[in-house]
Amino acid sequence: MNTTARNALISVSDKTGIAEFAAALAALGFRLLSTGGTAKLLKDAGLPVTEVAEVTRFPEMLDGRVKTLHPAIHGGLLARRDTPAHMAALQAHGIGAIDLAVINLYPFEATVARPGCTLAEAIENIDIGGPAMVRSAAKNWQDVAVLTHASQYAAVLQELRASGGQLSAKTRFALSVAAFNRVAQYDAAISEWLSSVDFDASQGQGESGSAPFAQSAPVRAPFPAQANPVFIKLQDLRYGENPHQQAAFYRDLHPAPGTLATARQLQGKELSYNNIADADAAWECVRQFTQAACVIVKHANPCGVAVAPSAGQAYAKALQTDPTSAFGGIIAFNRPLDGPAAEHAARQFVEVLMAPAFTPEALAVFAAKPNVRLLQIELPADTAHAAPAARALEYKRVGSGLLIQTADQHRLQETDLQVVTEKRPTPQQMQDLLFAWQVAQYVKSNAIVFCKDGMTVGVGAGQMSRLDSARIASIKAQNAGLSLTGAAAASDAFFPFRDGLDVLADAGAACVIQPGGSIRDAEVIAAANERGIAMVFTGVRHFRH
Ligand code: 93A
Repeated sequence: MNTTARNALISVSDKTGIAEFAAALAALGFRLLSTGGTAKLLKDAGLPVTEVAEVTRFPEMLDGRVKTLHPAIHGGLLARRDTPAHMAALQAHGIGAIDLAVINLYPFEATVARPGCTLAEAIENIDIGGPAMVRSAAKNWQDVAVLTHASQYAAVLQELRASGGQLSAKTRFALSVAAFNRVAQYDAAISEWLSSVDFDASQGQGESGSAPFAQSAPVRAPFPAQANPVFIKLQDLRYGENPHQQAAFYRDLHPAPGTLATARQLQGKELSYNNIADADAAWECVRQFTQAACVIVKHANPCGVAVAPSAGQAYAKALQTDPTSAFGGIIAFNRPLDGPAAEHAARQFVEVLMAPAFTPEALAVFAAKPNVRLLQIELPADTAHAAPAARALEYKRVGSGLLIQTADQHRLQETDLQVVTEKRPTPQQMQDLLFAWQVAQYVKSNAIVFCKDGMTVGVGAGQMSRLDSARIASIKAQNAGLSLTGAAAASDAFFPFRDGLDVLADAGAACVIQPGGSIRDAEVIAAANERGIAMVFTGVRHFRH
């Protein structure tokens, strides 16, 4: 840093700690240069300050939109001290070099986070001059130090004091990186928020006489206006799906509450790519239930799901479905995990265990198993039986393209169902059908799920033929020593022929839930009637690939 011309430019919206910091800079010999509001605060604190307007010989204008956008400022920030022509240009135009810039931006993020923020308010809080100065200073980090957050003041001051007003190149470079990060984050927040604005609805805002509307937040536009994602890297992963693949875990800029990206890892080994993918499948499945539920996932598919009066009972039932597959699985609960349930679950080999909370007793149980990854995800009451989150989008890379869709968060109501057979399901069967349907939504297609008394008794997943999924589901029930007699069966998509339904009937199913909509529905309904089965149509299918 140049020691002969020591000018510090200060322009901050968040004025936390700025008077103290500026006073310390002045004491170190810096001349203070500042914008209107900041200059006033510093003057009121008794500090000698030159206003930017005096330097630019332009008043701040357009309601402050143009304050620092001037060669007298940007020349001072961008001139290279080791380039004679640059310094000569400063001299020729009477511009002073700026050595230190303290800038934080108009509070765009906080403004749009306020309920009822209008488009006009958001726009006025887009800082133009601030980021421009931050970029100028950060680009010229060899000669200029740039601070963009109050949390940096203390350390910078310490270094300045220790070295007679100098900052090391390493510090200036680190500050420059932090500054570019801040600007990137700021622009990402602007881009994401503006992308979500429904233009037509926003036009009603701010008109006189439209007060109630003007107070409402801009209406979120329908898909695909939200397809402009901003992600933040949470962590690098050791590897991807396989050890020769590289991977990292990112989260949305604003993650929805109750989702995996908000998890806190309480203990255990580092999460792997496959852990995270499976944990998400388990969590999305379990958090839909209003009753206490447990979901055990293996290779992205539920291999045991149950609802019960308590988390512990739900686990005991879920484990019965397929204890062999549950080995090394991922277990998710939608209720706090207590000591006894933890003790039971700790008896099996588990990779990841997730719950909205853990009692001290449960934590004590797993303290003895330090490798088990415990994830706590707070589950606000209103995310149970989660309604579609407006921003929940799914992305799938295909070749050099990208497929985007809204997540499948359809929630079926009993009133949506159409009974298509002579037999109607009994109330208990209806409960099991709805439960089987909820599980089938989270099983890879083709999915066949047998359920009885609030638990899965056979899951057939991911087969190319629906018939094979049905056969596998019944074989798995047999292997686990579970009876399918009287079970409810769910099929994630319609039966193209009657043969699939026959496999379910042969296995012992008493009732079936499926979307309907096949050109051979009549044939399938006739088969159900012939086999004495009650069948309901949902009108919705749940492919999951
Ligand atoms: O309106 S701006 O985009 N135009 C500018 O020229 C400008 N210069 C600084 N915003 C500008 N700023 C911002 O003003 C700074 O980033 C800072 O957030 C704020 C400080 O204003 P004041 O000192 O008047 O409180």
